[in-house]
This record gives sequence, structure tokens and C-alpha cells, in this order.
Amino acid sequence: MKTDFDAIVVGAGFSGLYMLHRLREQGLNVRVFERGTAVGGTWYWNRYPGLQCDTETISYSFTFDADLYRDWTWSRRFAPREEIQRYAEYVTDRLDLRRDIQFQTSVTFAHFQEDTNTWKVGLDDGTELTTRFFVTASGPLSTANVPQLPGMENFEGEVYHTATWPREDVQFTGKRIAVIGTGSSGAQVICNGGIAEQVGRMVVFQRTPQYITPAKQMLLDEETVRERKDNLEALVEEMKNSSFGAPGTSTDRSAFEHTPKQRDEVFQAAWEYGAQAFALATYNDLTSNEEANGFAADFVRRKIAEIVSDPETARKLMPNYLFGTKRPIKADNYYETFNRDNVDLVALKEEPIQEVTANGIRTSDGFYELDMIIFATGFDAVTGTLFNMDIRGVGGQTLQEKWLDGAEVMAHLGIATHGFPNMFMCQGPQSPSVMANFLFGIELNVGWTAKLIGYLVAHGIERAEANADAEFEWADMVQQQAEATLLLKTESWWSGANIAEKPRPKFFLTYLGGVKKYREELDANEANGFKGFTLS
Ligand code: N01
Repeated sequence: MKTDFDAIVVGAGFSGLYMLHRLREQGLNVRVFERGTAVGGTWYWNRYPGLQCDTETISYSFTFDADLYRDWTWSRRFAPREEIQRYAEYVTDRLDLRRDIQFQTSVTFAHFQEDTNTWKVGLDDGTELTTRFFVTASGPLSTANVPQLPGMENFEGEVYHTATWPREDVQFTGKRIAVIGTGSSGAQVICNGGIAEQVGRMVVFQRTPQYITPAKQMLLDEETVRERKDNLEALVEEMKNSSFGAPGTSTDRSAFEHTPKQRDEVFQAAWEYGAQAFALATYNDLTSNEEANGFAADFVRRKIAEIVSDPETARKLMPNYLFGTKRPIKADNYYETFNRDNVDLVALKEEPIQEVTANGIRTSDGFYELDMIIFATGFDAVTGTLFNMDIRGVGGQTLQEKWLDGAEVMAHLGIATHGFPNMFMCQGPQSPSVMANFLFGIELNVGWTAKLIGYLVAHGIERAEANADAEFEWADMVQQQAEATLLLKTESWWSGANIAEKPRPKFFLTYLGGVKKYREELDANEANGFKGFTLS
């Protein structure tokens, strides 16, 4: 059947951009719908002060086109949001993608049409379109989690969430502000945004302390930049064969190969080096062996005690759960910020919030007068945005029904789910997505999906559907990977524990086997004629 488009893609973040490029290269008629006014996805929406990518720019760049890589020059070891936004615009213009992206348009529904093996897609302006392939590139972290605090509606000051930060400048000078949440976003707001230096007072409401190691941001000199560009092939080889999809992020060494003194030297060197070194390149058993984990955890706690001058504040900042079982945070001067006279810490487990009033927050122990509340409370991750669209597959079944509201999420290769033929998810559930260098992950699974779509078109195959047994096997394997680690021992958004009203997923939501293994799985699958899919 003739459709309006061969493929409709939801979202113009990096996944959507790459998908558009790859499908268009194969001569397909593609349209991307983006709710924002520009490309960039997560980097478009999260514009809070201090935001920078904590994957190093050397690998947080597309590598599929050497000229595209070499013609862009990053200024720093970690790119600030604005620079990534410019990079996304650069990619868009270089690949001439803009003409196939419609901005300020949300996809409201996508319904599979069984009689024609096509999708009917609805937009928020009421338009209905047909497409052969429906592709979600809507991001795993794109629906903000805003906790309902008692009395919140009475607050008369300014209220922001890191993930929906306004485009206009926010003034902080002299104000009394609360930051609620100390994940990657909260940490960057607290110590990287320059806010602490401007505000009258900053009160950090911390529910769970975090392990935070220095990022070690720095400007790049010309020689470093030239070296990177000259050695792209070797870099890509290393990324392909690594676990995280970035250089310097793995090691074969166990923590038990070293004496306590040697371990401290290794941890200290990684602390000074920054980036992902502490979590990923010190020892290979930190997140699989509790004793090894304790070595790293103790080291960070000792650092907190050394850095933070007030012993009571230091105690409150010390995590007592397993290191690395929440996403390790890399940020400069985080613990140091709590030495400032105008920064206070409230440990919510000891001093819970009782109510928000017109001019502040009352806890069990006191009242904090405030002009502004910043929520850095994260996301309804992985499935949140997918569930917000009305996606219906075979028999009119919704994605929520299929996945039991999140309790039984299964996606073959992290890309497709049974009952939803011709629908493909970029960086979907049970792909490496957030557990790897996101851009390299995109090159792998978006690239693979584009190949599958190309194969279907070339062979006149109308319908590709993931098989139920294949997706179960994949989801079960992902769950076994998680059970082999310590990750399930801690509540986190990784384990789907951060949204109280959502069920805990039976199968872990992210593939933990690493980039190399995932790439090999995808290659083997393709070599086996796209195993686990019924093509008809
Ligand atoms: O969100 P989070 P995030 N009352 O869920 C707390 C990526 N990212 O936006 O730990 C009080 O990690 C919650 O407490 P607890 C990255 O993948 C990347 O910071 O649940 N507090 C936690 O402290 C990251 O992992 C970059 O007890 C409440 C915080 O809010 C992911 O995005 C930068 C609460 C939420 O932390 C999410 O990070 C930023 C409540 N009711 C983000 N509810 C890069 O640099 C939640 N909290 C690439």
C-alpha cells in the first residue's frame, strides 16, 4: 500500500538524526517529528546551568563519517550543553537533515494497521499520516519526574525542573534557592553552574547521598585535538572493543590483585585523572564483588571526610550503599561546595519535608525560606515517554498493556517488541543505551535497524515482527546480566525504582553486556538472517 512516508521517526535528538540520515541514504522517504523548536533532544530540553556531558568529547561524537568527526573541534574535555547543541546543529546541516524534520510537532498516537502492515500516526495538530515503518527516537530520559510535595501548589516563588528548564535566563543573584535531588543533574546544578557563587543561600535537599568523583574538566589544546583527529581509526577500534564504547573505560584487573596500599594508589590516580576512570578503569570487580566494592566506597568516604570541613555535613554526604549501584557521578568541586557559608545540606531521610508553603519548605526540624525551588528529581525513565504516546500494535493492544505498565518490558535486541510489527526503537529498553557512550550506542543499534529496514525494502518484505520467544530470551539474558552484578541491591532509576506508582520491572531495562558483546550480538543476528524476527 502507498503510504505518506516510508518511515516516521519520533524525535530529533542524536538517535533521530542518525536514523534519518541512514534511511535517507537508502532512498527512503522519511519524516522526523520533533516537539522542540530545534534538534538536540536531551541537550535541547535540559538547559540548566552547569550541564555538561560526562562522557568525554573524544568519543561523544559521531564516528561513522571521518570527515564529520574531523571537521568539528571540541573546546573541552567535557562538552557544555551549548556546545553539544551547536554540534547537533552542525551534524544536521552537514548531513542536510533539516528539510525532513518538522519541529514543534508531537506524535500523539501510532496505531498498527493489520490489513496493510502499515502504521497510522497522529500529530498534535490533528493531522493523521500513514507510514510503513514507525521508529521511536524519543530518548530514555525525556519525561521529567516531578514529585508531588504536600502544599507545592501554595509556593509563590519560582519553580523549575532541570529537564524542562526555560529558554529564558534565570536570575539567581541574592536569591534563596532549594535544589531537590542530587543525581547527575542535581550535582551539576549544585557545583558546576556557578549558582552557589551567585545565590544568597542554597539549600540542597538530599534523599540519598551519592558517590561523586571529580570530572576534571579542562580546555583542549591544539595538539590533543590534532592527535584525536589523526588517530580516529584506532580510536574507533578501541571503542568497538570496549565495554563502555569509549577509550580508557575498562580494565582486566581485579581489586584483589593489589595490596591495600596499591589499591589506594590506583584509586588516587583515577581520582586525579577524572572522567570515568574511577568507576570503570580501576578494577573490574567493583560492581560484581561486594568486598571489592567496599574498597572503592571506603576510598570515596575518606575523601568526603577530608574535603568537607563540617563533620556533620560530611557524615550526611557519605553514601552507605554499594558503590556504582546508582549511576556514578563525575563532577568537579561537588563536596567542596558544601564548605561554602551560603550552602546548606538537608538529609531528607533524617529530616523529611513536611510541607511547602507560600515562601519556603518546612521539614521535621525547621523552616527554609525560599525564592526558588529547583527540582533535579530525574525522569520516568526508559518507558515513560513511550507510554505517553498512544502506541497500539496487533489487535489494538497498547504498549502499556503489552508490557504490563512496565512490569514486563521485553524488547528483542533492545530494538523491537512482539505484537508491534514494523516498529523499531532507537536505544530502546534492553539496549546498552544509558550504560554506554550514548552516541556510539546509537551508531550500533540505529545503524543495525537501518540495515534491517533496508533489507526489508530490498526484498519486498512487508512485515517484520520480533518473535515472542526471542524477546523473552533477550530480556531474560539481560536480567541475568543484572543479577550477576550488585546493581539490583540498590534502589535507583536504573532498576526502575524511582517512580513509586510504577511496577518494578521483572527484566532489567538496560543491557549490561557492554558495547563489544552487543555489537557482536547484532552482527551475528544480521548474519543469521535477522534471527528472532518473523519476516513476511
Ligand atoms: O536524575 P536521578 P538525574 N524527594 O534520577 C532525588 C542522565 N544525566 O536527572 O537517589 C526528594 O539520577 C533522587 O533521590 P534518590 C544520567 O544517565 C546525564 O540527576 O532516588 N528527592 C535523586 O537524588 C543520569 O543518571 C548527565 O533517593 C527525590 C534525584 O532526585 C540520568 O540522566 C547529566 C525525590 C534524581 O536523580 C538521571 O539523572 C544529567 C523526592 N520525591 C543527567 N524523587 C550527563 O552528564 C527523586 N529524588 C551525561
